Amino acid sequence: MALTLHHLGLSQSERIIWLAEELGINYNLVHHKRDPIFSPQSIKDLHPAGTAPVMEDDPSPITQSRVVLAESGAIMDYIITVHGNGNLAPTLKDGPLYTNYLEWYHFANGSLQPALFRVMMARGPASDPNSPVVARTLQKWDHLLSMVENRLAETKAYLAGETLTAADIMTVFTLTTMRGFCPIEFDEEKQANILGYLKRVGERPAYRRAMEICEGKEFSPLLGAKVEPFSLVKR
Ligand SMILES: N[C@@H](CCC(=O)N[C@@H](CS)C(=O)NCC(=O)O)C(=O)O
Repeated sequence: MALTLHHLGLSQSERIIWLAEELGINYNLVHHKRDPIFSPQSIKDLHPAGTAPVMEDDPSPITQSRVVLAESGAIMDYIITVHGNGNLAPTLKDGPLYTNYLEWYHFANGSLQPALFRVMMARGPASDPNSPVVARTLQKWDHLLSMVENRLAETKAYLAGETLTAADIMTVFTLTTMRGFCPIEFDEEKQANILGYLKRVGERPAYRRAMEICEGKEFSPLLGAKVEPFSLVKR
């Protein structure tokens, strides 16, 4: 089999396994363990980025040789185009769904994920929880989260429209697993549509399969309002 997906425990690479499960494509999976929090040498050996996800396609139908890619967005686009018949990625022929898709697909890793990462950094062990920097990062996160909430109030389904697209697969990590690294609770009223969305996602067989493949049977995805921080970041 050509396609190998590399998953680092509790990381953004869950997106790629979820995508592959939604598309119903065949792949080899390699699990990597954090060392102790960051990427192990086995990930660094695959790609100079040293981050997860990483994908190998050997031979790639495009180059007839081995292709190795890092970056969630690049890997998602490659898999959808090369192995997924373009599914889950609306195009011009889909009209307004296409423009909505484009924006939310890029919002996920361009704005939402970095915003929560900044909150996590600002709240680091040496920081003052009352510092204006922490307040500013939280303000920015709240604003972006309200954009997601408002969008889901409009669609009552998924980010681009009525059906799941790769924009959702890019976004859900930040709303779930990432909150285990940076505990943020959702408000049952203010984030009612986000919570409904996460419930919908959690009922998808491909998502459930992917999370079990990535983190094992015992792991419960962080789909609810409350979160318990992962023990590897507990202080
Ligand atoms: N923008 C990159 C970010 C990748 C990234 O930072 N992945 C984290 C896991 S969530 C990682 O590999 N962290 C370990 C490290 O940086 O050593 C992507 O979307 O693939």
